[in-house]
Amino acid sequence: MCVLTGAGISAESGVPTFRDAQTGLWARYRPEDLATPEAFARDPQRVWEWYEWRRELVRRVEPNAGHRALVELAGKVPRLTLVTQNVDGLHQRAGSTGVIEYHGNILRDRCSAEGTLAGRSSLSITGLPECARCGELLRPDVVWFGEAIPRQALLEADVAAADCDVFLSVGTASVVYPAAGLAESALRSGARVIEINTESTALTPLADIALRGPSGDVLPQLLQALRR
Ligand code: BJW
Repeated sequence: MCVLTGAGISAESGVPTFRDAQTGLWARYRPEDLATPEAFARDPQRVWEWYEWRRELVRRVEPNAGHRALVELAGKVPRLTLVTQNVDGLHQRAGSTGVIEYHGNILRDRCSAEGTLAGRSSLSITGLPECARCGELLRPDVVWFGEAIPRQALLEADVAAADCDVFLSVGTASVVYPAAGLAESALRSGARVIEINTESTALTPLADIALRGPSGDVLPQLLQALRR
């Protein structure tokens, strides 16, 4: 089994999604102002303020029933690979292991020049964190638009999607590539695709089964059905 999760699975923990028209992050902020390397080069202060606000939020929230159900599901199927587009670390905090972080992790810093993970050791005179080794600015260890997915994550997720019998897509709008292409790859390999989402998405017409509802309700119900 290959499971791909998106922002919707963390919504019930209180983490805003991106594309909800009312409450989504992109309803209030333009992606090109905050989630691109160009935005960071133009105005690192503004980008850091946004990420610091989100980091605080992520530290305060807790995993929900949907995250916990996926931990249990992993114990019930012969092999489960969990790929998440989320950067909040909530799957790991719920107890999932071997999670593939496709878009990075908001709680880590990396050097904007060297690309290496870095501890925060000093602040520049502007108050922005600097790399202890080379003095360039640190940035959050996330994948912005136009940037490559971390190589290992890309390869492992490709293999898991192409090899699985069942592909479960949870709480993602399925519009951001290459993540959205994983379900397509699973379909091409003959897997059954199941979607769990509160709304219809770009994947819905292709999915074998679409389960409508919050993942914090639907995933535990799915487990309940497996117990019968
Ligand atoms: C619930 C719920 C509940 C609510 N229960 N459900 C092919 C075609 C077109 C464009 C491209 C393409 N290939 C590449 C591109 C360009 C681009 C892209 O995809 N653009 C599209 C938007 C058009 N992709 C990229 O740029 C990627 N990089 C790349 O392709 O690099 C190429 C390259 C190769 C080699 C060298 C160099 C370059 C990178 C994409 C990075 C995405 N980054 C972000 C930000 C991460 C950091 C951060 O958090 O700040 O990732 S954008 C944002 O979108 C974030 C998310 O992970 C991602 C996906 O969002 P998600 O999870 O789907 O959230 P929402 O809000 O959209 O949806 C939530 C869903 O939940 C909804 O459906 C709700 O209904 C549902 N829901 N409550 C269940 N309780």
